[in-house]
Amino acid sequence: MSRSKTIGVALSSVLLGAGVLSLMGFGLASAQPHQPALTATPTGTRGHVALTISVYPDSQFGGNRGTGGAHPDWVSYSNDNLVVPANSVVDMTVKQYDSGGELNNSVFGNVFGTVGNTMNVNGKEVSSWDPTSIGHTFTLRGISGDGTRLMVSVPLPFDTNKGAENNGGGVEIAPMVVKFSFKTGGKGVYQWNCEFPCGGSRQGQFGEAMSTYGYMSGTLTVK
Ligand SMILES: [Cu+2]
Repeated sequence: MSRSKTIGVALSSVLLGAGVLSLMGFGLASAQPHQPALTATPTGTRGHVALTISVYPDSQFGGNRGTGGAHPDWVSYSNDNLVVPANSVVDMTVKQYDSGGELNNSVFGNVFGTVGNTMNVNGKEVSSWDPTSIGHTFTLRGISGDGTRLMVSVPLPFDTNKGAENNGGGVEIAPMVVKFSFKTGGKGVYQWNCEFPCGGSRQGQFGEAMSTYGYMSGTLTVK
């Protein structure tokens, strides 16, 4: 085989591989989000909408079903497909039912990108949380078509109301109630995920629920 032909064959197999990969990527993207949309509702305050989600130590916690599916024993957000209007203020409530531990990156113990750079935990306004006592984080980011950047991150404290370990019989126990607001800009699909390594024993706790779409991740569609 001539050198140029060899290069040609090699190049075409790389291109074919890339094509297959991008098709797979397209397939994944089209398959997501896999839950029905949870659409924010008007609060009555002009320009504000409300959105409430939960985080469970497992996707069957309290009889609730997380975004789970194939792995009901994995940690899970209640919803992976959030929808909010453009150019609005989203008043968000996250009910955190899980235990937790120490962040591997203490940066995510800080609140950023919310209105006032604060969050309200069980009625108390704070701008950060002890990085050794975190259950999960809600970390949203992305740039929309019109260049709007969203970067919002909120640590969701270890549930000291308790909690995960008392989950016998599916009885729902008081969560940590975390409230914060953030502003949306232009239309687009933004990604969010958790930055607390909660994904089981694999890959430094970043496997399983952390690396499988829909448990510790989802989209925020601004439209
Ligand atoms: Cu998590």
